Amino acid sequence: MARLAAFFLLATSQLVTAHFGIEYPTWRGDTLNDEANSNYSQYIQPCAGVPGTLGNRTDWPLTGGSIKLDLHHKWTYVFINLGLGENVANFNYSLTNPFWNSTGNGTLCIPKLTLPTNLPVQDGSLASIQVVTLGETGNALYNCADITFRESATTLAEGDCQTSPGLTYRNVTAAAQQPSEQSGGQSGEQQSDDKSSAGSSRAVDTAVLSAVGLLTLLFVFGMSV
Ligand SMILES: [Cu+2]
Repeated sequence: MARLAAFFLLATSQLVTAHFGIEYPTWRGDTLNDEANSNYSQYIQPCAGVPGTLGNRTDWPLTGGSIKLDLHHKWTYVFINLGLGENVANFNYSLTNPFWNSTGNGTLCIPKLTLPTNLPVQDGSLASIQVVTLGETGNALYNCADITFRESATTLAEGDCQTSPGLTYRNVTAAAQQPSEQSGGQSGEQQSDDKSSAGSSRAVDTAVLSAVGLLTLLFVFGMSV
């Protein structure tokens, strides 16, 4: 019984730590593995509780740069926002206009994000990128990366910006009007049927709930004996 309980503890704790990471530009802090900072939580908006003063700042092209995400969930809605300034609280520019529906887990690398027109930035402007992922119950996860806009900065080389096979995404509004031009690298075939992915993730959630329920029962049982 104790072994079974330990198994479910392990299984559920890994689910809790799944979430997502920003691989490029370098994120503010490692909110997945930084054990020393127990205050970090991806559930905390706007930036998972990581202060904007840690100095992890990446030079990023003035005309829009690459972003590379490490997605752990089976599917997610992805919002990427931009805030201008040294340590902003207001991420009021959308770079995903308004958001993407991403299916599959692994690396999602976008070679070049499109910036809003007439964005008031110049060489040396400081900014922060906020990535928000959203699941079906509305729970949002947050991470941020700090950048400096640079004339001399470049996008990631093609070899450094590969999307995992089987991971696809599409812009939610663009797809409603026309075939999307967005593609997650080589394997960027478009996902046209959200219902199948939403359905399978619902099955997963039921399994998770069952596991948590069983775990609770095991604890109750263990305590009362
Ligand atoms: Cu997670």
